[in-house]
Amino acid sequence: MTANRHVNVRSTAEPKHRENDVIRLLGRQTSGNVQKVIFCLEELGSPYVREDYGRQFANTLTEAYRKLNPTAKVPTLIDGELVIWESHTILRYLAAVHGPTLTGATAAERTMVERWMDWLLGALNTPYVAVFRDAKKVPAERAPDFAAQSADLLAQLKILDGHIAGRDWFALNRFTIADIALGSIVKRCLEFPIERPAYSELERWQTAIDARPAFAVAIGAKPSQAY
Ligand SMILES: N[C@@H](CCC(=O)N[C@@H](CS)C(=O)NCC(=O)O)C(=O)O
Repeated sequence: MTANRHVNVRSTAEPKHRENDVIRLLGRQTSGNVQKVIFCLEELGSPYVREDYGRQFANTLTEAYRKLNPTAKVPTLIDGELVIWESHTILRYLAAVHGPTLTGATAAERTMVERWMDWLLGALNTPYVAVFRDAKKVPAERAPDFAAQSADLLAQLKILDGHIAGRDWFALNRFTIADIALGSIVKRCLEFPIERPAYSELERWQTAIDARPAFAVAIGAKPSQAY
């Protein structure tokens, strides 16, 4: 009876990450959201394995994958018994458990980091995805709102350029998961074949991101040493 009660308590408790479990990252290298997680894991120096999931691998619509991640998107991270999806939730988790200096030490400090992550998903992501999808197409094949999405993208990049002026990093005067989340997405935005003004402050920050070995692994320019 006592033993059963013990088992029940354990089975309903928070999933545990165990010291000897190697983190599994499910997601294709070419996904910007997977790249955020690779960037973070490489910065932390945590052992991990990445397994190809998504798009051309055609393995995310299966029942088995949907049990892990009901959105059928990538990335998904598995740490022991814990399964996490949503790239920014994964970054928050990794910072909290494996790399506290990558986020704020207090709730107030964390707002300074996380506002940029929330803003990225809430404001930058829609025009980023629209321009990512259509920028390389000939004008006649682009979505009807392409010009409006491009204008919105530039307005959002201007916000980033203004904030980073006079700063090295987006929050707390140090490299954090805000910079990690923005890294691969802003790089793509700056490289889109669309007409835009110079964003010299943002480009300076991107140069510093590009110089980090962990970022080179994240974008597939360099192999990982972790696996
Ligand atoms: N908000 C989600 C978005 C996830 C997402 O849309 N992932 C894309 C790749 S960037 C995806 O799974 N696309 C379909 C696929 O690769 O099969 C996150 O940040 O993790």
